[in-house]
Formats: sequence, structure tokens, C-alpha cells
Amino acid sequence: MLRSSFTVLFICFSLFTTLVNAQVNAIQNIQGRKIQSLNGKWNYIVDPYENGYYDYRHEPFDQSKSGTGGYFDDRVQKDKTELIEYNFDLSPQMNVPGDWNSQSAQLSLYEGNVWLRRKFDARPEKGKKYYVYFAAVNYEANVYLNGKKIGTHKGGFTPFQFDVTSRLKTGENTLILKVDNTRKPDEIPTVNTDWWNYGGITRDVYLAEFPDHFISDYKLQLVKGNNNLLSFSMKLADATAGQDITLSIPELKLEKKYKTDAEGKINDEFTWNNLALWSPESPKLYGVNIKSDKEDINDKIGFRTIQVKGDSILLNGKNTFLRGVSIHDENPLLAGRLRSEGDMRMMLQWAKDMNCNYVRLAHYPHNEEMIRLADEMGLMVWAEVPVYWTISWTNPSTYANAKQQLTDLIVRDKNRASVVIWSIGNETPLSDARLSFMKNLAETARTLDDSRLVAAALEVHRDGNTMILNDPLGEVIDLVSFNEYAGWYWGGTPAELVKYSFDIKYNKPVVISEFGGDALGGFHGDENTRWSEEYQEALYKNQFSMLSKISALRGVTPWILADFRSPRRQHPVYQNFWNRKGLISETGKKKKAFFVVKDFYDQMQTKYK
Ligand code: GCB
Repeated sequence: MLRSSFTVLFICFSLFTTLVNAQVNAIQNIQGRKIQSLNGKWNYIVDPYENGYYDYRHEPFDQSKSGTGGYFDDRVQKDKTELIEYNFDLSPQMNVPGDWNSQSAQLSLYEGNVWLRRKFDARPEKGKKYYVYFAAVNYEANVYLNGKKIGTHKGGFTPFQFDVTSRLKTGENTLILKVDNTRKPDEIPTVNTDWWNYGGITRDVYLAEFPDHFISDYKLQLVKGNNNLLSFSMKLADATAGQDITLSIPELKLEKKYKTDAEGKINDEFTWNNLALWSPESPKLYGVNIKSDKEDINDKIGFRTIQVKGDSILLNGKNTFLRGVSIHDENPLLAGRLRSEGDMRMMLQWAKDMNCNYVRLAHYPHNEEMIRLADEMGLMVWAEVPVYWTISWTNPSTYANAKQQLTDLIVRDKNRASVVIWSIGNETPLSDARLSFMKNLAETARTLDDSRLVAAALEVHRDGNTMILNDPLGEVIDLVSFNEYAGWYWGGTPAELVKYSFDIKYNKPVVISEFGGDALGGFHGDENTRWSEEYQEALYKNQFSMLSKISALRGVTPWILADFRSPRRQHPVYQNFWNRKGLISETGKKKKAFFVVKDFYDQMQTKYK
């Protein structure tokens, strides 16, 4: 008897946790859906001891018998005898989207828990489905609607949503999040990085309305290596057979009619001959429409192929050099995450000013809007997940988390022509455990999307004046992509760089994913004076001479477009919590090295015409 009630209890608990955590991959093209923005001013409470989450015996309130007692109750004092030790109404407000570190001096270095609350009105209609959608929350979110938990999510840069159909009220609703950006060893990323750990609801929040059997996911892209063969797949949120679906591109007078299969899916490949292909020189996007009897979704999609042949990278079949730069998701002028189209445009325009045709969006998924802008502005993209440095390679839940983040990135951006490379990590130290972790990620990427390249930023090892690239992961990925900091962390003065050569084990296109050195904008000296613009300028000139010895060199993404904040960078004069490797300073001024890169790119553009 006792045993069976335990079993029942266990089943109930499992059911509860599954319901609470039920999370499918994020819905494709959220901007193209019926959405209500929940951005704006949110009230917040800083909660370093998680007082609003645990009782004094450290039991979570939301798992207690009553399921109440936490800040998610959003209580206010009803009479003067009542004891309530928090009050959202009287608490300060911050902007969402927005990291908390750049919105309050008190929170600049804060890592921990903050509660955020937004009230909103809704008019739910019968027969419709409703989701709250978060484009990104860093790092762990516990989400409550009208006092009840609707889900939890980990991972600071990818979108997620929860079904709130049964919880949404007509009239006023209260959405509350506990956001925790504490760094932890088993998470992705781990405790050790070189960027600011911006916490909060850093990207858009929406309430989205859907009909029954809505189109949750779709992909329309060219098949690898074939400039005329389109592949179209589509999936309904539930397995409904026989639904009519029309795919059309009015500009091409292309119209295709389908019926969903038993799983609610469509998979098709068809030839189309007069496509104007997407490229940085001509970033052509087509208006694409996908219609069911209940939905009408518009998107803008470009078509191009990307592949590797021997040591060449072929874009639409044409030999290409990736004239790139690395970028963090941070506005140096405001010292916070990029949060508007203007912020993103500024960064990508700076890259274009340097004559880039390519950007490395390091070290984690950037905003979907950033990728859409790259589509529109004509920049190829290396998109990455934060599998960075020392990950817990043997922990299965760490792997599951990395895989989920990679999946969410690919699902979100697989229709963007600009994305040509999925990067599965950066500078991960050699070991067997790491190799199998990374191989599995590479396989995941290829299974989800076989139309792009898979890469990772590897490391070189030195033997005398030779830089050796023999990381076994090089066998698995499509590029020989690696970081090297000759002339900064090792290797003497910039003038000495020319003595180094490379020993690269793999016959694949070489793409240098990072190199560079720091310069404090406006600080001048001779070319041997560390931190001066002249040192950085000489380092870049000599790097380009050194790298030109690699016959298979097919691209570079110097580190980095703009100075960025990092708690690792502590020199009080030159750094002050800023990594100064930017080609553009914290005040937006182009440093001397910027023009060295531009010159090199002008030459490469002519060479690869
Ligand atoms: C690296 C890392 C990058 C750092 C950079 C540096 O190798 O990949 O995240 O910021 O070096 O400045 O040291």
C-alpha cells in the first residue's frame, strides 16, 4: 500500500516536472507570427540569497505542498499587520531586453539572482494556442505566469518558449522570472571565459498566438553543391496528416502545393533554374510565403551553396576568400549587450567599412536579428556555441546542454543564407573525452543541417619556430580553423613574426579564426611598445606576411572588431576591465591596425575576383 502510493506520488512528480519543463525546439521565425511584445520596463528585485525561491530550510517554495511563498506570488500587503518582505510595485525598473549589468552601477559586476516582473493584458481566444517566447535569458530562467511555474531553461543565448494556453487569463496577467547568471563548472559556458557575464533578459520577449496544427518549423535552402536544387521541409507542431500547405515565392512565380504526411511533415526537393543566388556582393533575398488553411507566414530567404573542395572554399561554386573579423555581442559605446537594430547595424557596418565579406560571431549564438541583418547587408557568418575552453567533458548533462544549444542555434538560423559555418567550440584542450564530445557535436550539426560547413576554433602547438596543427578534431571538421597569438602572448616582437612557419596536417582550407594583440586607442609609441596602436599595427602587418606563407589560406577573422569588456583584463592603465584587442576602440575610433586589415582585404578581393 505504502509502496503503491509512493509509486503514484513518483509518477505525479515526474509528470509534474515533465509538464513544467516540457520544451520543444523554439518556433521558427517568431517575428513572422502573431506576436505581442512583452519588452519594456520590468520591475526587478535583486536576490543574492535566493530568498524569494527557498524557504529558511532551503526548500524551494515552488515545490512545497502549497506551491506558494515565493516572490512569484507577487503579493502586496493587504492590511497593516501583514508581513511581506518584498514588493515588486515599489521596486525599481529595468529595460527588457537588456542586461542588468549595464543598467545599474550596483549590478555592474553582479553574478547571481534577480527577479523580474512584467504585467500585461491579454485577450486569449478559444481554440488558439499561446506561448511566451524568450529570444535569450542569461543564464538560467525559472518562469512563472500568474503565480504558477511554467518552466525552466538553461543556456544564455538561445531562444525558448513555454505553452501558456491553460494559464493565460483574459485581462491582466503577471509574468515573473527568476534569472540566475551564476557561473558554474558543469555549464555551457563554464566558469572561465574572457567576456562579461551579462545577466538578465537580454533579448526580446513575446506572447505568441497560434492556431491548431501550427507550422512550428520549416527549412528552404539549396542542397549542398547544387545551385538549382532546392530542399523544402516543414513540420506542424503536432502530427496532423493531410493538411494543405502552399509554398510560394511570388517574385519567381514559384508555387508548390503539398499535403502533410502522417507525422505532420513535408519533405521535398525540386529543381529551380532561374534563382538569383545570394552572395556578399549581391545579397539577394526572396519573399517566401508558407500557407496553411490557418496560417500565412512570410520570410525573407536567400539561396546560396557553400562547400569545400580540396583546399578551396566554394561559394556558389566560386573560389572564395573569407575576409572576416570576430565580433562579440556587445556595444562598446554603451558597454552592454547589443539590444537594438541600430546597435547591430553599427557593428556590421564597421565590418563592411573594413571591406569584410564575413564575420565570426563569437563565442555564442548572437541575436537572430544580427543574422538577419547579415543576410541583408551581405556578410557571411560563422555561428558558434559557447563550448569554450575547459568544459566538463565527461558529464552527460553538460553534453546534453551543449547539444541542445547547438540544436537551438541551428533550428533558429538554418534559413539564413549568411550562415555558412556552424562552429562547435573554441580552444578546447586535447583529450579523448573532449574528442568524443566534439565529434558528437559535429555529427549533431551535420544531422540537423548538411548544407553548411562545420568547424571549431582549434589551437596550434609550437616546436621551435614551427606552429603545428595536428589536433585530431581537424580530421572531423571541414576547415583547418585555428587561433594563434604570435607576437602577443608569445613569439617576441612583431618584427620577429616573419621567422615562424606552419606545419598543418590536413589538406583542407585554412581559416585563421583568431590572431591579434591589444592597443589602447589613442596611446602611441614605437612598434615595440606594448599597448600602443603602433605595436598593434606592426603586429598585423607582420601577421599577414607570416600567414601568407600558408598556401591553403582561405580566410581570417582577426580578434576582434571592437574593444570589449572582460573581468580578466585588469591592468589599471591599459585595460581597466577591457580587452583591448579591438580594431576599433571603446569610443568607436578606428585604430591604426584597422587600416592594415582593410588594405589586406582590398588585395584579397582583387585576387579572388
Ligand atoms: C582567445 C580566445 C578569446 C580571447 C582572446 C584573447 O584565444 O578565444 O576569447 O578573448 O584569445 O584576447 O586572449
